[in-house]
Amino acid sequence: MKLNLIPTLTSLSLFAGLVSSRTTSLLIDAAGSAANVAALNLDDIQGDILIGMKKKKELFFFFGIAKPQPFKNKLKSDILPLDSLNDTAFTRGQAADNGTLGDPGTKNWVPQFLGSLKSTLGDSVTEIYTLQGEARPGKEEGHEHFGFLDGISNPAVTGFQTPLLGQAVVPTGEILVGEKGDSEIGSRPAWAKDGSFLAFRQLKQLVPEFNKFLTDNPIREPGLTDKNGSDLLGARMVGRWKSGAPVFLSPRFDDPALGANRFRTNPSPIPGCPFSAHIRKTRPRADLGTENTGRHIVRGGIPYGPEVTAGEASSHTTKIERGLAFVAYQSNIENGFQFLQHSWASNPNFVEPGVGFDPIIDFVVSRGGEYFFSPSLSAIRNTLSA
Ligand code: N7H
Repeated sequence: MKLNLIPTLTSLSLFAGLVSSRTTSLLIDAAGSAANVAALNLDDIQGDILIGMKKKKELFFFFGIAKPQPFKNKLKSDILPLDSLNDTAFTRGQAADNGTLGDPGTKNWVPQFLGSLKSTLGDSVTEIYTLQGEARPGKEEGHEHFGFLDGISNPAVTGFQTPLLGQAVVPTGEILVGEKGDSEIGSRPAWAKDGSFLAFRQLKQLVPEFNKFLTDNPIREPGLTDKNGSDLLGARMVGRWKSGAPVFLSPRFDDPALGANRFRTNPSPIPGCPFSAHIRKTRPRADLGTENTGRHIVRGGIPYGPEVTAGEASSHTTKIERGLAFVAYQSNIENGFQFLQHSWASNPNFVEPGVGFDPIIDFVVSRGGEYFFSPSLSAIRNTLSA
């Protein structure tokens, strides 16, 4: 069984070890709409699922269960209790506090202080692979490696969030298994309720090549310099400017104030945005006549790898791997991630004949991935660690 043990809303340090939250629009919104959440047992749902929590660091630790019974015992005795003490700093662990404490990151830390989950699980698991996700530095924080602000548009899950203007509202069961709107609700085992399927992808990004493509192909229009034209091409490929401002609302130049305005930055519909733009391919909005497509995912990815070096920039060639540790939650992978990738982004005839592929794909190399299940805490407590 492939499980994801990412923390709950009330506790922030089980699986990822180095998770540290930062203030994001969706997180604020989630906290601010507490009155709206009575129907869902939020103490039981892993925190990453409903809002795609942003992190500064996230260690993806993939392990195989070598000794099932010791693993279950440790899960129950050492990992689940981390959730019950209700002390945020304790629960998050000190590594997540490194910024607050004035440490210059965790680069000088003794590794054992960082690998707490690994040492807890001991030889009951065997490490298969780890990938260190990390927000980009300085003003690029929150931006993925091509330079675009990420994490703007995630659907509002019914019973959890008050939707922002233009935000898709999806049935709870489109994201959470066993809730109303889950297409397979009738056949789920009871313990799977309030879990979610996690599609993980390691997506390498060819950043110097992407930048060269923009430089070589500026859109030429009166009043635009070559640089403006290159920026416009990038914006049309994504559907947003680097600040997050949608091209539909700001068709020729970036508008950072608009990009920072979470009440205006997610319009629907988006006429004037190319049909093949990434955000229109992956969420066609009014193009299908309804937002109710049953094809929504909650994204919670994070960049990995270093910044582009001077040598890579001047040779326009990727020499060191960097990209996006892509994370998508949904109650049904075939309806969600898989459908978006296969039937929309990679389908040149969606949403109109001949509009072409999602152009972002040309600069992304899949390094593989896996599908996981993020169980509820009660499932871990009562079923999976029994
Ligand atoms: Fe995308 N990018 O920088 O171009 N994505 N994406 N994505 N993506 C989005 O709205 C990006 C990937 C979706 O509701 C933004 O948060 C990159 C896959 C969906 O408007 C940016 C990679 C899939 C949305 C990027 C990548 C999706 C979305 C705008 C790979 C699914 C929301 C910021 C390396 C199969 C659409 C935002 C909406 C937005 C980028 C992958 C899906 C900037 C670099 C594989 C549903």
